[in-house]
Amino acid sequence: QRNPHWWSGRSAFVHLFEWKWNDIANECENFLAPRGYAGVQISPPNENLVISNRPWWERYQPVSYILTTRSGSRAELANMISRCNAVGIRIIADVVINHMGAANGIGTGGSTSDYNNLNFPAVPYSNNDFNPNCAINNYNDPYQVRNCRLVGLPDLKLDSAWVRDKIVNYMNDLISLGVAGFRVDAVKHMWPADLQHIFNRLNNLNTAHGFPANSRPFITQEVIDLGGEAISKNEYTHLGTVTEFRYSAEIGRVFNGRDLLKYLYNFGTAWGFLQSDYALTFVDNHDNQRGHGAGGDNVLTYKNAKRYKMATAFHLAWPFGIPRVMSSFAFNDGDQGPPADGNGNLISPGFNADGSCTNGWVCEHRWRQIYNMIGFRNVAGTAAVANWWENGSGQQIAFSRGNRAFIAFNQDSSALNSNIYTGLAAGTYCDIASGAKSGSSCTGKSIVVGSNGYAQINLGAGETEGYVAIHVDAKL
Ligand code: AAO
Repeated sequence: QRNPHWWSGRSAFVHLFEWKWNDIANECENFLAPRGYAGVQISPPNENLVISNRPWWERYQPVSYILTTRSGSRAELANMISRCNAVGIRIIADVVINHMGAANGIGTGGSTSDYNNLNFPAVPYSNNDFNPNCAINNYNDPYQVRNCRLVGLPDLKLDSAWVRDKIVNYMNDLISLGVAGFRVDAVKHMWPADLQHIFNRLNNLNTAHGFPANSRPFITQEVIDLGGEAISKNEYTHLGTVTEFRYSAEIGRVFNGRDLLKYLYNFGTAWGFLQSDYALTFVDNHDNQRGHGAGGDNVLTYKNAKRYKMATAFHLAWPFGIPRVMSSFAFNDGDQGPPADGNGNLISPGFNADGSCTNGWVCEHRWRQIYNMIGFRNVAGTAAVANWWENGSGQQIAFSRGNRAFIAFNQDSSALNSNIYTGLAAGTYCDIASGAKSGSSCTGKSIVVGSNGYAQINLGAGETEGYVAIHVDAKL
């Protein structure tokens, strides 16, 4: 359950955090497919508790498995999944199955959340479907982490047949609608054996959506493991991929300038990461970009744009893991919800002439320096890293992907002005960080590779972009 079922030639997906289903459908057709994205992680599609001021995190408090949320209705969800699959964009659903909502109230579908009595009639769950009330305050006690309440959220008894049936039915419902797989929330807080039981009962993917017969759903499990706790990410790798939070923390540390770029030459298992095909990698996620979860002040976000673009360029250029790009809404405080009107209805992104988003949506995935690197990764394909180059200070690096693509970074206080072996055929190439190829010219910088494979690379310390990148499809 580690195969994400990407269409061939595609290699990275995007988390369209809090987007509406109709907007995602349009984005698949108008932007993601043409730019070579492989998939979308969507916000939890099931009914959640309505919380005053509508914080983003209300979606992590389920009330039922009815598919009605601020992102849209069941019909809109189904339509979006069909439209995205039709253009080769796979949908990964975020599923919250560890717990239910932590307050009395009403859900986004109008169902009741009777938290005081642990009664969620729209599932239905009642008191005996939950573990006894206790708090998680010691992450070194695996029993507590798995059987007590994460931040007060009522903890479902995943060893009960009734609860398992409800969760399996919910996930199979999404499979019937055409999802390719799941990002499973709070996996550290569930026993591997319980998850194994649930995952084994999932149906094969829906062949009507273009999945080959007998395809198993992709699984990526949210386990925060920076080391030093009782529960390890390795306890879950037999079930699917696992979110590699160390990747996020380390790439952020390096591109914050707290370590030398030259050490990235073996960025991977040598850094304590899971092996490549087990690791879901990211620069930031919806939690750690706003101080929730783990990673601390090393985490780079859109707020530090130059460094963020450099880290993302490395993430996408480097052949390790299953990469996920974050696409955010702008925020000042960590609880703030997505752009919404006075009635709490989500506001769609609008688009500027240059393709960037309006209405409070950051849309990192529409930044040229990021989507062009999606193209770079796809063009590089399976070509290995070659021609590693570094300067004396260790803050300027370059490498190629076989003879298909080449990238150079400068994190120094002085300019990079060097003649570097690119591995590419002679010719003039367009730098895809500062621009793109347009007909027979480049809209940004151009880089000339000589007949000996070398190119003069110039990248000032104060330039807007901290990297230059070229590939065979950007050759004039
Ligand atoms: C909200 C309110 C709470 C309230 C609760 C119930 O904020 O005040 O008590 O409702 O009324 C999201 C939000 C929560 C929100 C929740 C429900 O983030 O603030 O609570 O929705 O609405 C742990 C889990 C991990 C979880 C992460 C946030 O292990 O699974 O906390 N992430 C997922 C989702 C997330 C969601 C939920 C789970 C719940 O992605 O969006 O919550 O569905 C250690 C542990 C980690 C632990 C962190 C944080 O990390 O290792 O497992 O994550 O602590 O508690 C260093 C260490 C690192 C450590 C970190 C802690 O970096 O190296 O290991 O410090 O700072």
